Amino acid sequence: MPIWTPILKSHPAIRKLDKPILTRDDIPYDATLIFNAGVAKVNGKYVMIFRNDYGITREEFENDNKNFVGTSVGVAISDNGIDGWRVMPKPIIDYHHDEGLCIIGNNEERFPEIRRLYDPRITVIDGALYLCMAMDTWHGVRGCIARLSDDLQSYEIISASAPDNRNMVLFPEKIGGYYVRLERPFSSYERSGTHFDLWISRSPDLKFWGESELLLASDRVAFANDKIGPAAPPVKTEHGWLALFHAVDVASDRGQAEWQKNWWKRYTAGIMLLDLENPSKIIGMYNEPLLAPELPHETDSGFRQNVIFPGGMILEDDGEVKIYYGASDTVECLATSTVDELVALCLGK
Ligand code: BMA
Repeated sequence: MPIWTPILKSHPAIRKLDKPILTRDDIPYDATLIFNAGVAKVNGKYVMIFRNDYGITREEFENDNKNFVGTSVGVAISDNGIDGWRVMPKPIIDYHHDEGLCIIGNNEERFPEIRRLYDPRITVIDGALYLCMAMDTWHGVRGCIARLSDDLQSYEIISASAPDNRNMVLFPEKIGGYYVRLERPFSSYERSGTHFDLWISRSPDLKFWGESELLLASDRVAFANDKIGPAAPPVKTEHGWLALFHAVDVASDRGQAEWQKNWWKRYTAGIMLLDLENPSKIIGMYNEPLLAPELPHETDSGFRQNVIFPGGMILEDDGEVKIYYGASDTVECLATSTVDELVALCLGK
């Protein structure tokens, strides 16, 4: 097993399934890396919207210096949120490098300015599904919010931020009369390196965003020596909004690298509790990682080892919390916990 120092482990409140829940073998079209999915519970079923980087094998990447030919976004549905995922026969978004344009939805509308859309996070607001996605364009990386049709086949892009900003998640309801999102702009001018922070913004209509405030600075996160960013959309509890964030530390000794030989970053996830009425107030935070890469498919294999990237968190009626996360930028995984344990961790109990 590769050694990565310091050693970081998931908290015992996290119970990981020992195998991924969705991999390339489950996909009925060209697929290589299946990861960074958003998941929502809709009418008792679980809807997963996942990223797929496709078009080459590991051998072609390593030996022939080839890169992925496209990124698509696909849909899978399950009755229990754990297994039996039924993958829709075609992706709903596709960017193929040779064609140089993005195809979105079943009407195959083409968007020449968009290079690709990826890392979807789903939020259900008043029964409608919204996706936040990273949007690479020919003029910078933008954070995009789209509304999904009920049949999950078409999109309406509602807003896209100015560059550079690609990681955002929506809260599932208006707070104080406004829609709210967490986001992570790339604030690099006048700052060295990539110490990017977590921000919070509000909107009357999901289109115009403002009242932005710094929520969590990367230097407040002890297990990050690089950037942080939002993870899954926040979940409401009686004690506050449970919010996951991803945290990156750059290794001094990372052992044997996998597919991508020059990969030096480790992605973990932290958790905090935000005030119900004023979510720009952090009322508690666990000071160590909640989730860290440790299983063989998270540390020893895959495209970029030592990456876990949560994109979905679901609170069940019985208090169980399902956390969906991409591992090694290669497969999609599931861990469970309980709301009581997570809230207690944030409040230091
Ligand atoms: C981030 C995003 C994610 C990815 C992660 C690790 O910057 O690109 O899609 O999972 O890097 O590679």
